Amino acid sequence: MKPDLNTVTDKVRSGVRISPAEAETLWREAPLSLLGSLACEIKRRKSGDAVYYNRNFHIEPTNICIFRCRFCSYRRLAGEPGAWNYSLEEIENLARARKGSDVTEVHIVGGVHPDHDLDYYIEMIRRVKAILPEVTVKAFTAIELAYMIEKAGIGFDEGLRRLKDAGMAAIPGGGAEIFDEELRARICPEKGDSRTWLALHRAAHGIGLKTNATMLYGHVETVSQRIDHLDRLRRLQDETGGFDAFIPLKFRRAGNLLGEGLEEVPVTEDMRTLAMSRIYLDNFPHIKAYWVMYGKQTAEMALTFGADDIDGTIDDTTKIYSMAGAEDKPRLTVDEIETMAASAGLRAVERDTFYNEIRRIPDTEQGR
Ligand code: V47
Repeated sequence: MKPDLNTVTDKVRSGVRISPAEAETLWREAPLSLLGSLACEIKRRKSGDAVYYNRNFHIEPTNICIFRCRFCSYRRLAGEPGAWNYSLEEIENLARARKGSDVTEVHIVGGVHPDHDLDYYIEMIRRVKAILPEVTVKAFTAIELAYMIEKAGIGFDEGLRRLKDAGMAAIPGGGAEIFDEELRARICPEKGDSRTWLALHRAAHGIGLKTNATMLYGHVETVSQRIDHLDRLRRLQDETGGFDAFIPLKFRRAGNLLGEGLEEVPVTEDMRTLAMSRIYLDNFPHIKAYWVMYGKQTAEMALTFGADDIDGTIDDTTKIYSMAGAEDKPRLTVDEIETMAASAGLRAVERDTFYNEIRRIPDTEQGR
């Protein structure tokens, strides 16, 4: 029998976990305002009136990649116009440019370059840490990690341990896309499969590394494939408790093959997806509305649909989304973040990578 909307709503209100079939009813039948209010209730229970952000920057070492994912606007072949592959010295310069600033995290992700190996990435992390010892390195998608570790001929545990020893302290959520094997074969046939993504994160959690998870939605996937994706994450989180945040990533269509003939989904679908993520992933502490991908206005709206994090200041250091049609030169000031949070009736809280609150002494008091 098909689950009834009122029964499912009551379950969510009383904090009872819902099944995939119940999630499908909620996703398809609930008015948007109901989803928003359920997601907000849960968000308030978990993080009160906080909207988390951090002061971060990205390093994208290369966009040369062995894989040809159909949704990617970023990937180039070596020698193609627009391709880059920074040397370790250039990466050091990018880190050096942040010395003395107030950033607390560097997010390092890029293409899967055929010439690089585990030792190269270990050296990259060491050099960045030598320049910015107090900055947390959150680095490499599960796809990049699986590639470099498998190439080294060792197991995930050992490879991750070596990277951790070099200074990698957390892992971002990229590369998850959609776990459904059939769909994955259509949108990114060559890259690491779902089992590999989940196994890599399980191994990371096993050695005490916190990680994030993402889902690429709004292309050719169905609602049940989205729920299946959330369900596989919820099960892994039950097992390990190692995920910090879930980040639904809206498919942006510019400059990629998958976008040809497809419209981007409307903002209402973004809000449903955020709210459903918050409701279904009852064991995830944080849901992130990645402002770079949504744009600032939609990210602000996301704060009333269950998100409690909007990522960071970025300072024009990532190209993955601008190359797919999002804002060029993305950057957000702390003032802007505070205004966004206030307009949602919430309070901006600066966090470190692990969601510990950072309290800064105001300049006026420091001068005394
Ligand atoms: O895995 C690529 C996605 C991801 C497109 O963990 C696209 O804190 C939409 O994972 N339209 C990389 N999305 C980015 C990522 C991320 C971002 C911010 C924070 C964190 C975190 C992780 O970007 C890829 C892929 O799913 N992506 N192309 C596109 N055209």
